[in-house]
Amino acid sequence: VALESDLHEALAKQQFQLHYQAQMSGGVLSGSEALVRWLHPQRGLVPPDEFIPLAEETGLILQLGAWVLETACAQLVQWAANPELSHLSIAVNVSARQFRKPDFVSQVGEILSRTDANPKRLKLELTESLLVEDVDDVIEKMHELKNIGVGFALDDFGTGYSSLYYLKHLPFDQMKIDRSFVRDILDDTNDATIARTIVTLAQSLGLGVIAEGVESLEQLEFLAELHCHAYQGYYFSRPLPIDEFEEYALGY
Ligand code: G
Ligand code: G
Ligand code: MN
Ligand code: NA
Repeated sequence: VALESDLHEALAKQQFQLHYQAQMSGGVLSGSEALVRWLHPQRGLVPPDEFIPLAEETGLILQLGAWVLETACAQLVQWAANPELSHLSIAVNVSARQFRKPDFVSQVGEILSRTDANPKRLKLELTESLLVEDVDDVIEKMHELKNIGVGFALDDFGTGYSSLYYLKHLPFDQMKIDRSFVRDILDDTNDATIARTIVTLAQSLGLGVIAEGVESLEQLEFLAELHCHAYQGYYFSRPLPIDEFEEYALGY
């Protein structure tokens, strides 16, 4: 309960921050995933696994989600002014509850025009949980956002219930191989088979594919042999505060 009441004040008190994790594609840094952090005055850094579910239950995720989008778009605008950073994209995680709001599309459009961010640099990460009901609504919203240039990645692919039928009808740009399949990819032939299947599926649907949770060169090489050419994980970088991420990006 204490955490919950603190959470309500956290936005007003500006206790949230975004960290950025590198995304590599074709051997170069192509962008980042924005991951929210809560710097609690007593508890220190509270990981999202502890407060995102709470924010979803209480509905605070709607305001938090809007703040994340706004902060990411403002960041894109800053990068746009620097030729060394202007190509970088930001992927933002969107909760089902946030995406389901009837005005989600206009909210994103409003944030993009107010901040003047390039929609082509913004990618929204959706999870399979969204694809279980009212898929028509999801398809419609995705198309509206795609029409203004926003991209989509299917997060945690393989851990949920997506039907391959819907996958064909949803305008995703990229699938993310969940890190649970990457972790033991060198030793577990089932995981290796699943990863290979996801890469093949993405290719045949004409989608990009990125592997999450890449921690070692051996995992990277294995994935490259499967023709997965985009990666995210500690092998390259942990999620970093903005200053450190920019330093990382400029050193690239
Ligand atoms: O690295 P990590 O501990 O940051 O993230 C843990 C979980 O929290 C992941 O499932 C991630 O998708 C989720 N998460 C991180 N940032 C956000 C955010 O801004 N919005 C939502 N909805 N989920 C997030
Ligand atoms: O659920 P989602 O994929 O949005 O969240 C990404 C989560 O994965 C974050 O918690 C992030 O910190 C974590 N993560 C990113 N790279 C790695 C990695 O290489 N290893 C592990 N164990 N976790 C990672
Ligand atoms: Mn994600
Ligand atoms: Na994921």
